[in-house]
Amino acid sequence: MSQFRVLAGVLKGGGSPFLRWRAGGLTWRCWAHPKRGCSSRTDPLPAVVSNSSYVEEMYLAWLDDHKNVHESWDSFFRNIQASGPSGEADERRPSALLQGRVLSHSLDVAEKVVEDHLAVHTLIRAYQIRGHHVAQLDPLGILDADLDSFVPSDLITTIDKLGEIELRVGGCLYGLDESDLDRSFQLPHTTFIGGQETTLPLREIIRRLEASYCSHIGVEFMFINNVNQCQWIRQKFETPGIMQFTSAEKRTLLARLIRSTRFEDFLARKWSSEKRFGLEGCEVLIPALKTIIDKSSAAGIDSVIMGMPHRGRLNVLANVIRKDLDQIFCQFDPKLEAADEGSGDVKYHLGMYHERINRETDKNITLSLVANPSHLEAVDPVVQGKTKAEQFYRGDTQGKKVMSILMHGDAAFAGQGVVYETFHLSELPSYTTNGTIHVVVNNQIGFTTDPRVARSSPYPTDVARVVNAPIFHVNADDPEAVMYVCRVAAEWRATFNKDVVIDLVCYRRFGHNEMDEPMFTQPLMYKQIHRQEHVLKKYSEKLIAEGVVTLQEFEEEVAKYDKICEEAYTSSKDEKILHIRHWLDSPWPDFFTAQGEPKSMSCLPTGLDEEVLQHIGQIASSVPLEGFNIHPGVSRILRGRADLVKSRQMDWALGEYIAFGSLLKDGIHVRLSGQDVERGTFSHRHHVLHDQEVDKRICVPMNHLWENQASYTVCNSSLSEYGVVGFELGFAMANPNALILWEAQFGDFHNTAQCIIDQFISSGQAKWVRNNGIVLLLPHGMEGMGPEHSSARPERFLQMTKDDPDHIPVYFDVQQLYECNWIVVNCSTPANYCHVLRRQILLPFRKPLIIFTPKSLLRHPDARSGFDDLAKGTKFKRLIPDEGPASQSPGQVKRVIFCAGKVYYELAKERKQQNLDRDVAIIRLEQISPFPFDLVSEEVEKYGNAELIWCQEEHKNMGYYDYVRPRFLTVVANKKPIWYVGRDPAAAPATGNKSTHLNELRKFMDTLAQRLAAMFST
Ligand SMILES: Cc1ncc(C[n+]2csc(CCOP(=O)(O)OP(=O)(O)O)c2C)c(N)n1
Ligand SMILES: [Mg+2]
Repeated sequence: MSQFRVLAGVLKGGGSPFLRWRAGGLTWRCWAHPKRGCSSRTDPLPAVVSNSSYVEEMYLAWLDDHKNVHESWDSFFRNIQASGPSGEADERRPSALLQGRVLSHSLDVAEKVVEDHLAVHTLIRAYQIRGHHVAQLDPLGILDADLDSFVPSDLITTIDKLGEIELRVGGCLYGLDESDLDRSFQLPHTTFIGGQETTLPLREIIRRLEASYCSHIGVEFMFINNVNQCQWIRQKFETPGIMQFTSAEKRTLLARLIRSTRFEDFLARKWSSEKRFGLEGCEVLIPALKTIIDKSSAAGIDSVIMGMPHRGRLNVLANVIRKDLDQIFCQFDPKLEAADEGSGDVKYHLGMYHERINRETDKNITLSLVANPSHLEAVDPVVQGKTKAEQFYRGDTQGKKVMSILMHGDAAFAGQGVVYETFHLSELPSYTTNGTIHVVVNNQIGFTTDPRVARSSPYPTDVARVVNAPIFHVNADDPEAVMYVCRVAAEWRATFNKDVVIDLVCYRRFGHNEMDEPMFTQPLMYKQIHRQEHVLKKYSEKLIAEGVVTLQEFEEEVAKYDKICEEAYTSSKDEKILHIRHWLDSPWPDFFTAQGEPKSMSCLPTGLDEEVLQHIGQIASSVPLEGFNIHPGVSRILRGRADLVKSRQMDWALGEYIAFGSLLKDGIHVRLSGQDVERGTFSHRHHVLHDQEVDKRICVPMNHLWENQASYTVCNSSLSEYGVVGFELGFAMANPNALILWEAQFGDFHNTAQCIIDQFISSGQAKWVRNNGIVLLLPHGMEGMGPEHSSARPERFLQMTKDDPDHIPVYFDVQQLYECNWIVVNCSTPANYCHVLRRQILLPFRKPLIIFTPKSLLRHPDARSGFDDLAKGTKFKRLIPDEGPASQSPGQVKRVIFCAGKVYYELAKERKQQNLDRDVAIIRLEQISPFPFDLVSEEVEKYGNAELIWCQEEHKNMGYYDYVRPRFLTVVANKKPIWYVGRDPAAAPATGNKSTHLNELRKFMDTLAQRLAAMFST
């Protein structure tokens, strides 16, 4: 940035054109009140001027001899006399003369003093608000970090870009002029530039403001609407001499810079053609992170959870987390074989978990880096969820022990919407992690795209302003400035438990990766980069010049680290096998065996004792708090539940209640999150009761079930899917002994979280060998609600399951679940829903569970289960066979209809109406994936004479058909067809027209009826 500040130049003693121009005879336009014109520039009169007897004394003395008084009084009286009335001697007496004259004069003076002070205060505030716009942030000196070379008009700066001198505020600065530079001004309480001084000369005020706000740090914070927080920041950046480092601190900083720089150099030397997304140009990231961690450790943090993109990741693993170097280097060996199941991932996506001693504080610290996909910023909410969970399970409600750090690239931070979604979770009670430190590697480029066409906001960090997070922009070529902002950021987080952003304005020395030619697209920038001296060189020279280190010490430190790298390289060659397990970001040591295997291959029974069922049923239908006034509608719902319990029956809501309540009894934390989940979109759940008389008084009966139960968290989320699903996935990573559920408002809304579903949920274990038991509840069903509220898109989930359609496995039940990537179910009864939720936790491993949940079935009188269906010895039914008359004489059955979900009830009704109960069997597939080949085979065999039909309410190209068809054919060894009955293929999942919906439904049932009738004519 090529700018100079005129007055600052004056202050520093250099005569500026601005001054020369002024000295050239042009009058100051002084104070800018147009009507009043300029004030007199005479010396101010002392305050005693209003004391007329005193003035009279002075006047008489002056009359005696002009030399009797101070020259200012002399000139004052001369003026008065010259302008006073001529006439009677009395009229010319000082008291008479002074009465009107002095009063008005002193008012003018006072007003001027006030105005000048206000001007200075305004100037100080202008620097605090806008100083960052002119800070020297770009190490290359070619691009303004805010993408704008404009200089705010209320800063006393000017631009010489075009060689012109442009004065601000109409050519005059707040009415102050050069002669005011040495006048002292009272400093307001909103600045700390004075240190111990309460007044400073204007010259010094400006100098200090420039130093605080316009050098290598740009502090953006005045949008924060909390005075204490603003004061705190002002104090951190304005207090004179506050940015001090001891020699030891400088040496540590240099040593860290050496490691960071030489690590990249080493990789570049050994694997010149390998992608590593080097950190060159932002080597300072490593000491920056280490400073944040040191300071946070000193403040009591003992667990730091990090998320980061590709750039510099290996360096962070090596030099921040301290992953063994040979483990990193061996990843570059193409011959290395993977020892673990799964497909693995590239080296710059893997995670890490490491416990170590923090050398600066001598305290234990656990550092984990969460594995992530290539999809930039997708890991942000996941890190937040994992952090929240660790805080929750440790009772760290204030985030004093566990914290998160998120790193970002400038283009991704500005461009990806999930960043915003994640910020919006930061202050919500059930989602806050009590402050995240964000570090942006702002190399002013995104792959080949210039920021000037990549974002509309001045800075890439502007998104953080929505949560009042302060933003510290810093020139990354000034390592001490970087260290300082990191220190302040850590203190900020420890003090206010709020997010903060560090914007490391840097450059990218090479291409996007090591294979890339940046000159194709950024010729001028890269010409400058080629000329740019390395930060390590600049900083080492500075410290050598300061006498902090000697050249020899510096060279020894470099040689020492190079040797460490060489030795690790040698030993990395001994590694023959790659253990992805060693790169696990969230180990569950007690859950698995020492080898990371499940402790058994069986599942504990999911049935329950009658008294447990009764007790949960009773709490679910009551209000456990005294004097709590609930809404009459809710009262009715609870009475309905009580009636169900009396008759040992359950509806959907009660089945869910029993699942959660029974797990809580066994110490399993249950967390249900999503939009409006507390009540339930369909008003069936009511897990949070609201007192109708007292604001904010609530009752969560589920937390009043048992004396030593685990806690139940049910939380309405922000209106986000991507962010919240990511968050819950992260939450589920922390602890296997928790049931973490996310519910979509309607099932199709999950697609705005598709990235989390595709990149983490369906493939996470294959890539990163980590289990995750998250449950997605996706309301689904064709009920005439239009194209957007009908389908949870089962076809998508099924298409991503990895079970082989052409191969019947040897083992089922638990083993089959162990081998799948996720479980997809559509339960048709409340009891089966309850069983599958309980099974999720009683399994010896964790798999994501996708449940298509009903809407109309929530209240369907037939969609009920008896308590017997949950009794001891019962379990989840992967398939529900026909239990009616057809099953009594299976040989007579001509058609077997297989289906899933709510359509069962429509089919059963139709069968009854047509009086076909003996001829048609209806079989429900409850666990669709992994496919219950064994149970389907049994049914197909049982009804050996029957034709097989797959019936679904979804359109033919949607739903389950494409998934089940090849599997059915495998079951029958391709010897029989499986007929399709359902809607025709379509583009939209459902019609938006109610009558079309009803017509479609009728047509669909008629087709079925025809097919059923057809069997009698054949
Ligand atoms: C969601 C997503 N879209 C596109 C990409 C492809 N991509 C990889 S890196 C990159 C540029 C990232 O720029 P920036 O965030 O500034 O990070 P830098 O590489 O400059 O450190 C792009 C577009 C991606 N990885 N993720
Ligand atoms: Mg970038």
